[in-house]
Amino acid sequence: MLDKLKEIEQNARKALHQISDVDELNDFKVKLLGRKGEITLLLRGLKELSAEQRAEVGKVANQLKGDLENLITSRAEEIKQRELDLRLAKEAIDVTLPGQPILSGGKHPLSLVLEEMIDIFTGMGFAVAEGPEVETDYYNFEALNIPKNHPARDMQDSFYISEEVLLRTHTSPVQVRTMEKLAPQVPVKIIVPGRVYRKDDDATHSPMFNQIEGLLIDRNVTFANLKGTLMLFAQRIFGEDVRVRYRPSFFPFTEPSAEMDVSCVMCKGSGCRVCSNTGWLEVLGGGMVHPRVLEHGGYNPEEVTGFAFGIGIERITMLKYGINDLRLFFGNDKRFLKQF
Ligand code: 2U9
Repeated sequence: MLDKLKEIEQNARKALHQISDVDELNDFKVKLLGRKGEITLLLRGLKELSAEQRAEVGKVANQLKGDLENLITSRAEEIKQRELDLRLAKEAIDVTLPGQPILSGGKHPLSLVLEEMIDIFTGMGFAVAEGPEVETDYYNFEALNIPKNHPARDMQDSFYISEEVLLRTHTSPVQVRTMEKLAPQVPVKIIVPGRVYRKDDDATHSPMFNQIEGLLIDRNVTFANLKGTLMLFAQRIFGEDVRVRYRPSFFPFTEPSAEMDVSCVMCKGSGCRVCSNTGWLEVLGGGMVHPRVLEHGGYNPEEVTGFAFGIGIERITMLKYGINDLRLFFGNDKRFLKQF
């Protein structure tokens, strides 16, 4: 029996070296040390031995069982370590490879120009005011001296939520709301950027577009102040050498009213396709706030005067960057957007 145990030990040691995976090792352990394992079966023969022999063989057998268990455990660890090494070798990271660039977005051209315009006007002391895009008929039209059935409503046909509620057609309602809040305090010196809506849709008109409007109310504000403010704006946004001219115009909310042209940004005034050979480009409108509008805002037109102006952000952006179709702003075409 002792010889048999020795033989089992030798075979087991040899076999262990051949085993290279954990499942195989478990099977091997069961076959050797399990309830029906080789050693267990052999030890059933103990009862046929003398007490003395039984003690000796028992001792050797127990020693062998312990040894084999230790061997199997350390073999299992070796196998696991080898599997880990192999996996790490396969998944090795090459730290010398170039990294993947992180894609970063850019600002929309309208945002760039809007920010530039806000910088120019806040630099002159204007504060930024904002308000709702869904407005009442009163703030959008009535308070601005555009009563029901006034022909100016035709040019600003809008999107109606109900008979008295609509998407604002200009940012002017925000100026009225601000006047109501501040009156009779002066000065009121604000610009109002924001989205506006009109029933228009072609290469130069979009049903949604962006405006920046300005309002200055104080004692002794004159048309000369308006001209100076707008000329400075034109020079800052288009360059120091730009020339400006004013033409008489009409808006229900300003009196007198004017439109400002700048010398053509493409041909510098010599005449080209962009300016239809006139050398001039229309860029904005403005005027002295109509006395009735001042009254609606809570101011006394005998005590204060004001100027106001309106600028289309898309138009300025198109001229500044030579963009010929307004719809490019809203198409989300990355080939267009990446250029800014
Ligand atoms: C108040 C009083 C007066 C705002 C003004 C214009 C002239 C003007 C256009 C420019 C291009 C609209 O975006 S556009 O199509 N705007 O020409 N806007 S005066 O006058 C106001 C506003 C508010 C209380």
